[in-house]
Amino acid sequence: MTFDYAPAPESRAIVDIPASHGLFVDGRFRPAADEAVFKTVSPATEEVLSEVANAGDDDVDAAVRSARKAFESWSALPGSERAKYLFRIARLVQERARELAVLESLDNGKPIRESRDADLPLVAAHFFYYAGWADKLEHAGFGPAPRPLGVAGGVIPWNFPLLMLAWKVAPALATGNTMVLKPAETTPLTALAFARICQQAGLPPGVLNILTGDGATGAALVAHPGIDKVAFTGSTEVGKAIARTVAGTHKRLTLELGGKAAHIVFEDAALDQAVEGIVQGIFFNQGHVCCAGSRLLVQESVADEVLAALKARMSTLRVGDPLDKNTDVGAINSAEQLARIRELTEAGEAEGAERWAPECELPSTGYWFRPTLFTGVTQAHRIAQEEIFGPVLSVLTFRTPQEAVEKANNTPYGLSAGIWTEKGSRSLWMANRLRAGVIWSNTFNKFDATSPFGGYQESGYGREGGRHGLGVYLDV
Ligand code: TXE
Repeated sequence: MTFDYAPAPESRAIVDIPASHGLFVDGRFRPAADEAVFKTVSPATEEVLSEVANAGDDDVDAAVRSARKAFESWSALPGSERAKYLFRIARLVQERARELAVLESLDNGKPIRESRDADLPLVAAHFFYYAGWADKLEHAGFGPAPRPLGVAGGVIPWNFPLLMLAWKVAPALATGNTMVLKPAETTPLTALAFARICQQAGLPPGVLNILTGDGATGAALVAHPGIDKVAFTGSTEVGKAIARTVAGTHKRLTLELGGKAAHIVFEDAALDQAVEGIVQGIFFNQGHVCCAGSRLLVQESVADEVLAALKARMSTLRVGDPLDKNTDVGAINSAEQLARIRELTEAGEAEGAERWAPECELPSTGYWFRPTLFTGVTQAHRIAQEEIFGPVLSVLTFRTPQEAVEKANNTPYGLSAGIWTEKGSRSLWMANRLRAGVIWSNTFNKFDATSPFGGYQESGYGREGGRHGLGVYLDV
């Protein structure tokens, strides 16, 4: 199948991207102390979108000092006053949602339909939700007068840039902490737009500082002695390095790391619905989702039927321009991520799994990968064990519920799982045995500001979202 790749200039035109961006420290934008910069590109076109300041150690120090100073007054404000700022921010996000969605899709490569209908509404929802808690912390179940920890350092990835910011900033500020946040180096633009929203909302200087930069900036932030809590979302490898850095210090840590989630499809499931859920579970956001359903465990008796339907559905996915409202699968976020996906899929073939992808023409510039399916996968294959973080599904089969549980649990991770069956009792039986922080039944990738999210095993620890998401920013 061929799809036209036509740019959508009308959408591109609604965002005005400054040619250069400073760091957001103490309520103002300023260049890095050593004036270092890096470029951020659109992964769909390789167009340079902007030049962004690269924060070094001195900038990390300045931002942490600013946050420490701001903590004195921010933590002393009545919760109802902090709530007013957060509600204002939530409303400004809503007002500017269209523009922010386009910016997110340009910088990240995700389809505009997803940034518009999933990312942005969830960002606003998180600020509304945590604003609502700010004056009710006494009633949050953490005992009387829970206290903020101090200055939180947040390091976030590129797959949901603004949403990961919201997951960290909203609960941190609601609980009276201040924060220094480092967005990922390939997707800094919506965080910087968010800094302008904070200015517009009148957020006091230093309550939130945003430092753009790379892994070295993140490492310096995490190691800074003025940080009291670290909240990290990213790779398991970097998560472990951060755990080593904070070990033996007073710092609290939450880690939200990789995953290798399974869809478990039983023969009695509503198969059409399951196929739709599987497609959404792995191809949403190009599979750049920590809880992506990257393995399919299908009961042997319906495996052929499910695979045929899956291939038919995958053949209808439209891959291309993230700004086109008809696009289902956008661009891979970076050349590095594309190389990682290629390496693992080549390993899949070399280990003997069978690869299938629908015919589709990919744009000639940018970073692209076809929705791909592997059958004949064994549990030992790398594509059944390692996080690919791309639009790639590994299919395995099972005969009994017990075998499904064993296979689903047989990875180093434990972030999420999806059970597809019409039997409620079977869903509960499975859910009690699956080692995963989030379990969906007859649906997948459903997120909600009121629900805690987090993993088992090498998927990390601590919970973000919901009432639990407050607890990791409080001393009880
Ligand atoms: O992640 P990194 P990368 C997984 C996914 C992906 C792989 C690599 O499998 O293929 O990780 O992606 C900052 N100290 N996930 O390389 O490096 C970095 O600047 C402190 C799953 O992009 O972990 C960025 O802001 N910070 C995941 C953030 O960490 C450091 C989302 C994430 O980058 C640092 C992303 C250091 N030493 C990738 N090194 C998920 N759980 O959703 C880097 N960073």
